[in-house]
Amino acid sequence: MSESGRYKIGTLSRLSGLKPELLRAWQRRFQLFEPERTEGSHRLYTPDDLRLALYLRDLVAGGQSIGALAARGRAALLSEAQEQLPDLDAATLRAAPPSTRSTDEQLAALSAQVVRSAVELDPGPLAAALDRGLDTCTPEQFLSRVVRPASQRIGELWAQGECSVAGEHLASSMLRERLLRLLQNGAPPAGRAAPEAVVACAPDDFHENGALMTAVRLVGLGWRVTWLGAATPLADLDQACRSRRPHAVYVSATLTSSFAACRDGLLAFARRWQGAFELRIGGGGVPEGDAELSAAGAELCPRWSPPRSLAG
Ligand code: B12
Repeated sequence: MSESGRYKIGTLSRLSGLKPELLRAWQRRFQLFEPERTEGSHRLYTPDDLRLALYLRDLVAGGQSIGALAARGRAALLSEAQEQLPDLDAATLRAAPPSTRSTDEQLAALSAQVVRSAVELDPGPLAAALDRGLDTCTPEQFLSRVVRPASQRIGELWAQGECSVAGEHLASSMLRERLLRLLQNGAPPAGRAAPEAVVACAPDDFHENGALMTAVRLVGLGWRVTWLGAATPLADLDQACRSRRPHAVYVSATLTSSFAACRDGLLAFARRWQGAFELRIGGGGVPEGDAELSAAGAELCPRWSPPRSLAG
């Protein structure tokens, strides 16, 4: 601290436990701080800036999104921070030790918060954890480190009777909403040439989220996706292929029973379209191999697998 009670960015960072780059980004994007400029043009932060940084750090660690917080404006946030931290003495600073959690731990904490909020049927922290994930991680980290582990854990707890059907529905619908948003935001602009994929759930299969993750990964590779959604009849898939003429078709079967029920229909579909596009049939419900489907050009893949061609 300087003698005038002002801090350089390094000191603000050490006292708040927030990295200088993050503090600069919050300043650049949301103008949350009001540093003074020295004659040498260095920024000097005030005790109020430190208060605000400490206050925001704890809210964000608790799962709130910095974007949503910043929308409330510096003045409102600062008056809350002043109430919470009236004296910035050594004891206050000791009680607010810097956050040292790694990215891995933060992602695991977000996933755990999603699961906890589903069990407790509490939509606020559930939404906050998901939005914080979207704000701070890459789409791939969000999918593989937050959405997938949380969904699997919720499935286990549901099977053990520890998460209600309502809790699972709450989490699934909030996840679905975010996945759809990623799909929409990642889409190539209309008019720009891009390889096309059709993505659908198998007939009778209502597990959309795994298929949506696949669609999000495709747009991440620069593909344009026609998303057909849950339980798509094979006749409708046929029609979409006639009108979109896609380069790749992804069909998702999460239930073993839904794959079994449409396996012969999928074989006829694969034979009809053989050579026209890459056909992948995936999800937890597909078997390890199916010689007839493979001979008809379909690839069975329980996990995400990018298209071979035009991977943009
Ligand atoms: C959420 C959920 C639901 C929701 C789905 C909501 C939604 N919008 O998606 C609803 C309420 C609809 C539901 C219903 C049912 N469900 Co359910 N459900 C789940 C749960 C908890 C999460 C599914 C999920 O989103 N997983 C997360 C995604 C990310 O993982 P994923 O699906 O494996 O997908 C990954 C890969 O497989 C791959 N992928 C997926 N599709 C494709 C496609 C291609 C081409 C490729 C390459 C890759 C790929 O990409 C994903 C990311 O890596 C699972 C538990 C679990 N372990 O998954 C049970 C689970 C899938 N459900 C199950 C069951 C039994 C049911 C019901 C029969 C329950 C009932 N008695 O009513 C019904 C069936 C309804 C129907 N006809 O579809 C069982 C399935 C058992 C089985 N093997 O057949 C599970 C495993 C629960 C369990 N532990 O028993 N469910």
